[in-house]
Amino acid sequence: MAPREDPAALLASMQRGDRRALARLLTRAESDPAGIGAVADAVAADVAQRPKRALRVGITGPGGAGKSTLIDGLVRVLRGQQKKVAVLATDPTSERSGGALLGDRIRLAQEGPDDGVFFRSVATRGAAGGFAHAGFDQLDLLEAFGFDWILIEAVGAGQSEIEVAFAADVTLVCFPPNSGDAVQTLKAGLVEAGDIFCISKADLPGAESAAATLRTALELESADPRDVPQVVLVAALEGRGVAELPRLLLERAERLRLSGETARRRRLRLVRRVRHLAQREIEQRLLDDQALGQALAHGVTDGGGNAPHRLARELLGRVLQKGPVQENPRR
Ligand SMILES: Nc1nc2c(ncn2[C@@H]2O[C@H](COP(=O)(O)OP(=O)(O)OP(=O)(O)O)[C@@H](O)[C@H]2O)c(=O)[nH]1
Ligand SMILES: [Mg+2]
Repeated sequence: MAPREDPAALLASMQRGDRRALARLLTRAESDPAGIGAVADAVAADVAQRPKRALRVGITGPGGAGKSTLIDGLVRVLRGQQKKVAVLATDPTSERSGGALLGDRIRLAQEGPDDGVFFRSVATRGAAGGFAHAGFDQLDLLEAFGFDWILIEAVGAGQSEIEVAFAADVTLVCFPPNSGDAVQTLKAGLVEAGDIFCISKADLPGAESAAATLRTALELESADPRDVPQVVLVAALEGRGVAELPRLLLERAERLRLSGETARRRRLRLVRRVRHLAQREIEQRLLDDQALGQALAHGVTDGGGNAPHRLARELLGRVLQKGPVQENPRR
């Protein structure tokens, strides 16, 4: 196996505009998150103090809702406005097909190489098709590289929508007409996950009435009746309704920022991220703890085998006593 590149050296290359270094760091964020911890922290600090932030847009909805097609259209519109766009797709379809379906589509649509677009498909390992935690570091890396818009595709018709909403500044939730999912999802209390709602495949019959049903449900479910999320119709295959999306998303994001909601979400994002990383660390320490086997063997012989609760507390006490750990690039 080739020796692993030093994350700090990769970051320096990335900061000089090396896309290969960006790609490597994105991979490491998934495969070796603890190993790039120091670099990830430096990048997070860098982007957090920037006066002009990238817009992170979550695009979610049930499988096959038309998210990738919509993103494809959105990328074209944004490139037409000279914006630099990155797409981070947690896309089980592309996993199944063994490659990045949307990525291929976007690449095929380019006339020659386009440095203003970057596509990355990520494994949904442990995230049930939704947004994986490695994504937080990846989003910072993409922002640090200089993308203006970062589009995050995540499949979800349940809790996973919430996950992507934590990662994004503004989230678009898509439902195709006649899916029945829309109202179900709202009933599950997931209104907060969406900042704008979209009936996709609006060329199909029933789109208008689906939008009306969704609007009514949103009015009923919204916490603030003065701030009911907008419902838009998009027929991405025909390119209808896509050109207006950047403006709608920017306007919504600006309102969220002015109301303090963006800052609140960023704080929550940090809390979730730190908690998740700490959980990982504890899990790793529990797995590494050599003394567990001995303690258990000992416990069994002295009758403590009947006290799993006590043993678990002892084990936890021991691994927590170890104090902060050095970064371990092996993990
Ligand atoms: N009629 C119609 N079909 C569409 C439209 N957009 C997408 N589709 C079709 O719907 C299917 C799924 O589209 P995708 O864009 O891959 O949907 P997705 O939500 O990304 O799917 P997953 O990533 O697998 O969840 C494809 O066959 C598309 O051609 C549209 O605007 N109208
Ligand atoms: Mg897709």
